[in-house]
Amino acid sequence: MILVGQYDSPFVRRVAVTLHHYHMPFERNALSVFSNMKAMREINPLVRVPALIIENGETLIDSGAIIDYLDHKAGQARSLTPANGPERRKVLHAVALATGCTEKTMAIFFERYFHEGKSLSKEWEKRCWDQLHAGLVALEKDCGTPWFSDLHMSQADVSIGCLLGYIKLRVPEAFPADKYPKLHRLSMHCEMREEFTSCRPAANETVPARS
Ligand SMILES: N[C@@H](CCC(=O)N[C@@H](CS)C(=O)NCC(=O)O)C(=O)O
Repeated sequence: MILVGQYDSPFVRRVAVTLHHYHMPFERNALSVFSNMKAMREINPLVRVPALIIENGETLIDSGAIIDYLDHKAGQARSLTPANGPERRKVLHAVALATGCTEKTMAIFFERYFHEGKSLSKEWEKRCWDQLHAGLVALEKDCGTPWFSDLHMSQADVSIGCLLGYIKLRVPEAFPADKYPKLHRLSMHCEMREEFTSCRPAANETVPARS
């Protein structure tokens, strides 16, 4: 399998962490959605990552759809997403909050990246900021220890771990550790694991500097 995308993308990273967790071998094509637009468009018309090219040559897009494929491939006993019942609802709820917070963090980062100085929309930034914080408060409230669902690592931990890694990378002031102690502990717990350390973004995996 070939995973397309850079590890500074939290959506690419959540797929990579999942692949590592399942011990599924893969290669990586670290294309940038900015510097490699032409090659990216051939893989995904939306010019978005992640994409996963699977053994039969098919290209899967969207981290949620890719993870769904990997969960099925891993089988129910190993799946990071519980098969049914309240456990599944709890994990899917947390994943929706985490991916939503990721989108809001990304919106803040790109608003600042593309609209510097006076052209930055303070109104849009504040809206995203408030939504991000409301999402983090909701996750903090339900967070267990050592994992989100206490004893069992799940896709909630993967998605929250990648979200918090991304906030620290791009908008660090949005995550004061003392405001979110349980999430802070979960982030540290995740980032010590081999699944996470093996897909930390390299120094060259970043957005190009704006001229
Ligand atoms: N819902 C998508 C979101 C993917 C996404 O937003 N990817 C970003 C990188 S982190 C991207 O490719 N952005 C480029 C763009 O949309 O122009 C998923 O879960 O895969």
